[in-house]
Amino acid sequence: MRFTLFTLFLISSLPVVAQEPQKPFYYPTGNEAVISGTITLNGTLPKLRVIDMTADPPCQDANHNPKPDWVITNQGRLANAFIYVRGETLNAYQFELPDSEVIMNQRACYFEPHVFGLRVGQTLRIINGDPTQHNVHPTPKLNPEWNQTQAAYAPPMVKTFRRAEVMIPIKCNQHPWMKAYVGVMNHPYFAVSDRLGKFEIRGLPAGTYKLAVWHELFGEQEIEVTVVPGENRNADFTFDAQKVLEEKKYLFEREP
Ligand SMILES: [Cu+2]
Repeated sequence: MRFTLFTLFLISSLPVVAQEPQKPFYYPTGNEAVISGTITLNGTLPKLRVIDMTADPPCQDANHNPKPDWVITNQGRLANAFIYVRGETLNAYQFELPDSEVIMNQRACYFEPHVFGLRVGQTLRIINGDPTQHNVHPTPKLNPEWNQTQAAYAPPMVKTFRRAEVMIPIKCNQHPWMKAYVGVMNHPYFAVSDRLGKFEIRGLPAGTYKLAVWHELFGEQEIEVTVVPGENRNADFTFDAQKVLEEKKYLFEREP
């Protein structure tokens, strides 16, 4: 009797774990759609400020006339825009995680890449290839914040993110100019625009979606797109050089 009561007590005191119904995996049919396009900047931006790296000689030695040129443009085309898809069709599924890791390097006192995406649970390997100490400090809203120093040529840090979040800023507390942005996604439909402003999202199931584009200097835009099976869809975006986000104006010699 005593034993039974105790057992009952044990069972009743176990935490109740809410079981989320497992979503089915999406298996490609071979008839998915592609969305591709170009990100353009209308108008010209003022000159970027030179970054003062004198506080850390290895950074200064590695850079002549350092500028945050990774944020910017090539003949009116905008690199480092993060383009991603949102929609109910995607929420109904889970998507296989790639085997690959994503690597973020610290080289010549910049984060490389400056903007990137990865999947919830995918490994992010962070390398310090510089002869100086860095510090990696993401400031998420939905994921846990962390802040970790990485000495010169120290072993890589290996991290994952638990929740989808666009975008998480990453800073280096040693070098205030060092910034990176990561989009953490629960599906594979995202891309970063290249130096020609081009992007491509492949393998998208047919459906109606929001196609969003985020850029560090210009904020976010969104359009609705409907793709049919096998469609090759073009979607271009244009930002206005005059509409730099208030908090980014310090990057320029004079206000845009
Ligand atoms: Cu640093």
